[in-house]
Amino acid sequence: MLSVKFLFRTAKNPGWLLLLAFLAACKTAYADDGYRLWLKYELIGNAAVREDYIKSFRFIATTDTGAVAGHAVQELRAGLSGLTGKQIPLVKTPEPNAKGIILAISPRGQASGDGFAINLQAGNTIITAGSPAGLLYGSFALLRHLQQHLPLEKVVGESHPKVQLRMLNHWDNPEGTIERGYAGSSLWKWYELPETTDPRYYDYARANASIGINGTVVNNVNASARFLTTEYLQKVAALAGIFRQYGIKTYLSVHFAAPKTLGGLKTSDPLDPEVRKWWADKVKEIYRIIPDFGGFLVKANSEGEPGPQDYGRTHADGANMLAQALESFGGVVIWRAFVYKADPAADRFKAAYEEFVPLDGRFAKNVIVQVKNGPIDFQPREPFSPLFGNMPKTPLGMEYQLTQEYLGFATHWVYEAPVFKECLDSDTYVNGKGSTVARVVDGSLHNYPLTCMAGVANTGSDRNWTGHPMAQANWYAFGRLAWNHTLSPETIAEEWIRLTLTHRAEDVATVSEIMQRSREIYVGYNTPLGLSRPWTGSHYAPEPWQNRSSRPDWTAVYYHRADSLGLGFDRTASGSNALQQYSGRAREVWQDPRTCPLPYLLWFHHVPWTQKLGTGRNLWEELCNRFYTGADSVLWMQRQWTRVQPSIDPEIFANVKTRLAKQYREAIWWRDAWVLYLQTFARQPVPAIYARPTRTLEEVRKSVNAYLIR
Ligand code: GCW
Repeated sequence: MLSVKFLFRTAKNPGWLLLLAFLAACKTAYADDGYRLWLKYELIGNAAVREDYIKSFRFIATTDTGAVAGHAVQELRAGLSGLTGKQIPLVKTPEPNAKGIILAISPRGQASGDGFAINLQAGNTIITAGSPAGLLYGSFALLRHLQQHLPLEKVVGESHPKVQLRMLNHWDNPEGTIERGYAGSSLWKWYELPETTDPRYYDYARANASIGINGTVVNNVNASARFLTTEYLQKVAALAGIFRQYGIKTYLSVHFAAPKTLGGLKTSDPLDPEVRKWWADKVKEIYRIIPDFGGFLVKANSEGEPGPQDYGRTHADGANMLAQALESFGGVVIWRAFVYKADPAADRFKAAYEEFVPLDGRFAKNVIVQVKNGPIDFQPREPFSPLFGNMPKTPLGMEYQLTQEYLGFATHWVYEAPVFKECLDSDTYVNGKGSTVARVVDGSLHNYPLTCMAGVANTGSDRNWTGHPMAQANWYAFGRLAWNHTLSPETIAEEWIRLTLTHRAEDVATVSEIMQRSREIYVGYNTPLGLSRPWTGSHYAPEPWQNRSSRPDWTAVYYHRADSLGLGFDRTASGSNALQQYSGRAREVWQDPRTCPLPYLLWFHHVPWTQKLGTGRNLWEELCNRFYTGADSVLWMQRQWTRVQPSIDPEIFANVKTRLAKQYREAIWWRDAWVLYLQTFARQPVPAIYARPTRTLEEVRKSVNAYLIR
């Protein structure tokens, strides 16, 4: 705090006053805590662009006066006044002699209610849509364009979402913690709700609407039955009341055994009439409290959660019971396919396919089966799940993980759009070439009547929402891809950088390059050549040696299968034959170690240590190459980040810089752990061009054990 005495002294000294004024100005222009995400609306520096926008936007008029369109207007006014420095009035009728923005509902030409068109007519910018939500999306699209300082003429066009349900899944618990959350605690303050609503709920909804997200599941799939109590439904209703104003529907994860735990029934058997009645009554109650409730997300018979199999019933029996209860209200059931049994002889990779493919065609019309992008569990790189393409009669939704459970929490900088895109672009070959996962998910391959893409949220109570400032880009990219999966990771990154970090072309390119390479760099030091590590105590520290657990597929050795001969999981016919679950070229290419692309090699093959690979190196040398290059590349990230310092807000710059320093230290940790551990099997020296780790395997293990102490 400045003392009165100091101010008094400065008053006598105009030089000091000027400096103070300058510092105050810097403070407003800079010191960015990240709260505003990609919706900063900062004054445009280029006077010509600013003037052009000022001339084009003298008023806003709307034919729709509901809450959602109202938020579109509010956003446009706030955005334009920030960008141009001019306030824009909302008028009842367009002014004849001035140019402005007109929002109009017009069902014609709009394929779905969420689509919109932006046209320029007689100097006016006209946003038309089939629904208020479409007007909101169109307004955000216009603002996105203007925030990038682009010429107004270029904004003209139509846009329709490729996927209907574009959702965040929050793994948030009633006591405020978040499962696999790395950005603070839950955004939802259950103990204050429903009376008190944090203004942040509005900003959350705005941010989602700005990227086209139209659904949110507010609680963890490892669900507490408490969310179905009347008390909690009232709290959820308070959130839904806010989200609704931004075109977002609210959903709940449900505990399958709720009829027993909450309803006091003797069973939760989905075919039991009393159980069915319990759910039907519960659903009626929910719709009384939340009239536009979206539906249920269910994790059943997975990792200890209850489900229909507890009563000898199938996933379809369970899903259909809930579907029937929801049907007349227009609600949907999103049933997760993340299942695997504690069978020591089984390959976990095959589990979801084995359980779900036989059920194809047996799910009710309002059921979507939600499938993780890969067959195991959000690993840094996985082949696409073989369920995609193999359930033509059942709408399959995509589940991505935005929160970085296996991607270095909120410390490592990993831009995930390439992870999402890699899966979407994969060809399943089920109906011949071009049967991409994207076409399965958007419904075009099998004419699914319902389509869904979900991201496990990376948001939390941290001021900047996502912990790592650069992880905001993953939330952003998810929304943009759910709307339009043909966008490239580069386009999305550059857009996000301009909206969030800097407009300086050179620096946009530099940051974008870091982002494009970040995932591959992470894979390099973490799980190269198709290694995976789903079960280790922390999901963070390296533990390739971990071999003890209550079940085999909860050890690290189960996945990498290192032995004196080689490394990797044989999933060909001589091994688990999981490859049988894939079709056409996808299978052919993967099943031959000579054609299998190196990033997937150890997913499908047990490769001898001395095997020569396409790179000219043998397996051991190639692994070393990737571990070392991956870790060293974090130094490259640091150098690139330093280059952009002048155009980045100092607070954000410093925040990322410190995280990169830790990322480097941990990349070395990972590299050393893998190299020293695998060397005990490979029995080859670390190639001379790399410096041998400076610690022993025992020392690395000790440091990991210390990390794991509870
Ligand atoms: O990856 C695992 C996580 C669990 C999670 C589970 C799932 C919500 O470690 O924390 O539980 O996946 O997706 O159900």
